[in-house]
Amino acid sequence: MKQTAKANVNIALIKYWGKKNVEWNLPLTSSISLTLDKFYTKTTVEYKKELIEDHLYIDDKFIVGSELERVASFMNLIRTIYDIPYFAQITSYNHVPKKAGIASSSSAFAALALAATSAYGINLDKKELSTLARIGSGSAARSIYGGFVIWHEGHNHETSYAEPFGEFEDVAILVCMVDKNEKHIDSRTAMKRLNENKDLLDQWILHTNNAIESMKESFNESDFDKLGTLAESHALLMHWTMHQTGVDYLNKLSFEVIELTENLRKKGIPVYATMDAGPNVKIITKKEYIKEVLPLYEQLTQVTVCYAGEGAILL
Ligand code: 2P0
Repeated sequence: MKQTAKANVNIALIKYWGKKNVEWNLPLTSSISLTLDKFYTKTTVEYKKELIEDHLYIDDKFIVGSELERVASFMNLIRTIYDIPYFAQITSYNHVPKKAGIASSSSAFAALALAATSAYGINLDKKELSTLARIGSGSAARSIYGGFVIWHEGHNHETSYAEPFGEFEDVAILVCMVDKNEKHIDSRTAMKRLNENKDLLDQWILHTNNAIESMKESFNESDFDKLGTLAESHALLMHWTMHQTGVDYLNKLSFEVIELTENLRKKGIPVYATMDAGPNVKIITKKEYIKEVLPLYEQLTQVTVCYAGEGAILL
């Protein structure tokens, strides 16, 4: 009754921002991501007959409060669906550069979904795992798979899941650590604000649905510049949309990294920026350009070079 799973963090090229159903964690739109190879979570779940509640350790710290409640409510759901009578000891390690400010809920809930089911001998296929992980955290639905992934918005629990999206050779991501501090508002809280502004919400859905279709074309046409342009413009649209709801994650250094990216593009180098619910900037480029651009980004921030990583696995 014990299993360990590992899942990698993913970053979205077409973003998930906002929910149409909170109870089942259904997103407003589909989203497209790339699972990375350098940042991951390893989680061990052990069901123990003697426990009267779940015990959670993250990075060797005993966790109480809202973080435990979120994990325990996910475990309660798993216990209910799969008829598991025991509480668990959950031990999790986040392998990201210390306090990097890289969101780890995608890797955390993907690893937990896999470990918590397989520890009780339940073997789910990837689609079922993705559907389950989604309830823990939306972006976790995508971390079940490696490489490029699409999370279909769906219209109910069964139809909202992720699956592999396509191939793109030699794509690299430079993760630029702009700020190592905790973000001031978590994404779950921040994205709720979009539902309070109907016009903004409608525009966001319209543009994101179009971006999903264009991203499909960029893969069909193997057009890297189209992929990069779409990813960058959709990230900027998300941050503009957030700003309309009073949420600002980017800071001066984020904009300096974005400006460097624009300047490099003017010189013909294919680099594109994307930013999530925090100030860090991820540069999308191709392997062959890393040597040339890495020293320039390193003048501004600490940088981790990432490539496509694998999906969630048992260890
Ligand atoms: C994404 N983000 O697509 C977007 C871009 C942040 C900005 O997924 O409430 O932590 O747990 O479903 O997955 C962050 O949202 O939200 C996120 P919940 P999650 O990667």
